[in-house]
Amino acid sequence: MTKNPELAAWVDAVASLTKPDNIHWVDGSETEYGDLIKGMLADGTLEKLNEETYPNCFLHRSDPNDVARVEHLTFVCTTDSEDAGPNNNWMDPAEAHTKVDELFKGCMRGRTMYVIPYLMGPYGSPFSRAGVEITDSAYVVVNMRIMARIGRRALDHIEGGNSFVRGLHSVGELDPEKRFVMHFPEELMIKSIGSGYGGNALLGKKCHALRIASWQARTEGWLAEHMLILGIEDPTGNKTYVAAAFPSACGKTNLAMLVAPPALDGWKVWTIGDDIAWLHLGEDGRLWAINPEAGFFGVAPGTSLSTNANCMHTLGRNAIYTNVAMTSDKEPWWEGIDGPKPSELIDWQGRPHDVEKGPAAHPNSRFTVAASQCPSYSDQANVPQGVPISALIFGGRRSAVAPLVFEALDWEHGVFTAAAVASETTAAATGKVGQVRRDPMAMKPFCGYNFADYWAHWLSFKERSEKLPKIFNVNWFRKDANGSFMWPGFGDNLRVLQWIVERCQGKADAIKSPIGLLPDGKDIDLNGLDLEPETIDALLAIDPEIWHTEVEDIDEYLSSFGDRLPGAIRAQIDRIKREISESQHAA
Ligand code: OXD
Ligand code: MN
Repeated sequence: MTKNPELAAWVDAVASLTKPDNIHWVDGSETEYGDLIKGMLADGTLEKLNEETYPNCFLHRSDPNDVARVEHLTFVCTTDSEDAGPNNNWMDPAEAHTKVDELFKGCMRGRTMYVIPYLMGPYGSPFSRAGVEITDSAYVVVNMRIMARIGRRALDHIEGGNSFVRGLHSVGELDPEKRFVMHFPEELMIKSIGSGYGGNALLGKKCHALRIASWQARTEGWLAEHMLILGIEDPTGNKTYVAAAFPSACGKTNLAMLVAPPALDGWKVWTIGDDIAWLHLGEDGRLWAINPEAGFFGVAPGTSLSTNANCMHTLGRNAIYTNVAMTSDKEPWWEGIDGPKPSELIDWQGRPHDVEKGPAAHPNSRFTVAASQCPSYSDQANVPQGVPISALIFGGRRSAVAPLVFEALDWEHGVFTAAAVASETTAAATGKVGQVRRDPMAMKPFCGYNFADYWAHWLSFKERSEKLPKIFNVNWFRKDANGSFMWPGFGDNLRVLQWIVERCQGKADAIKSPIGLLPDGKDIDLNGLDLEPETIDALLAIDPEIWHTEVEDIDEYLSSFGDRLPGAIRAQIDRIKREISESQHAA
């Protein structure tokens, strides 16, 4: 029930299309949450985990066909196909509405329709945006309650006259043939059917806070990015805030909650967000970031006390686990968790675990948990204006080519560098894992408009401020000839962040190369780390032969955007090609 006539009319229209048995306006209360959980325990949607060791934790096993984002079924429906760009699947808006509305027809018969008002961003922030998700999934409601700020206060925001994004979701028949995630940025609308998986169904997250928000951000002069936000405190207590973009399942959650290795005494990382950043230029010319989300929807496998202790201390209570395995004590379990593998496990599909049938936990199994439970949660995470960003960091999963770290020469070069990011694909989306693909700004699956226009938008910030953050590129994933990772990663990534902070403070040196500014091996603090000097040198080496091929590949990809590709990006390609060829001749 609402005082907002537009919202009331839309809810009525959806109800006459989908024909639910009941309509429930979600208030976000404890009582409502308890009732929803009770219902899902009764109908088998959830299983209660060990109350003593995992209080208030639940396990959900999804349909085995519905375990990841579906990029091939995700569409951006703009009037002009060019606005969606070659980076998106496009469908004419009228055709898309007809196609999905046919599937929504009567789909909620026998079900309850939940209306979830939500806010992305802190209460009271001028940068927060509202949405309303209509869904027939109680699992979506309880996950949205963790991931966003839902209920009365969000509805007050809408009823106060603010615009809202409309998101219609139904699990439909969970049939991959009848599954679509449609975005209508010109109408601030999302329609998703046929999947209950987080990225396809929790519409505040990828659909709203990235695809629709990136479109709005372009027209309004800000940025909606696939970035974690963290604060790095040095031993003097000084805090430097950075935002970092990595493709899905490349360690954003681990970096956001990093625990300093013992040798880096006095350093500490504070967590603000692990997946999405909304960045606005402040009156002071700096870029300020808020995390629009309120929770973490993280990848479970590989998470342990040694890889991410803060995360382990976050997710042991009030968490929803999806597609993890379960021990005989009803504790969640996944590959890479601490301790020996139990002899008896129930796998993610509810079967006795058999290694022949694959891993016990699905590689994209997840936990949903409130950010406020994180021991490293920053006291700045909810401040309305956000935090000032000193560095933007981009990276991908590359077993070869990209060095451990480099700094862009300036903003234009930084935008080019970010546009040129490539990464090996992961289990976060359906499709082949381990294939190198270009993933500009880690936004390939999430940019709600033509990448060429997106890069032009990024470049336009140069005209608007002289205090923009420095831009860096990192790669934690280089492998040696034996296929082993050369860099220890996890907590030791702080050693690279230290160099980045010192560059921002004007304290560290760098060496110029055609691809950017690199540290000398001795400028990275390796104290307490068992790493040969040759290894750090190899991690920082730029091989002109390999980079010659890499830049050709980048050129081919970026040129596929045709005339819309900004001239400043073309100029960067030409400069780097020329300088690499000069360095080849000099060698
Ligand atoms: C995510 C993703 O869930 O990027 O954050 O897939
Ligand atoms: Mn993500």
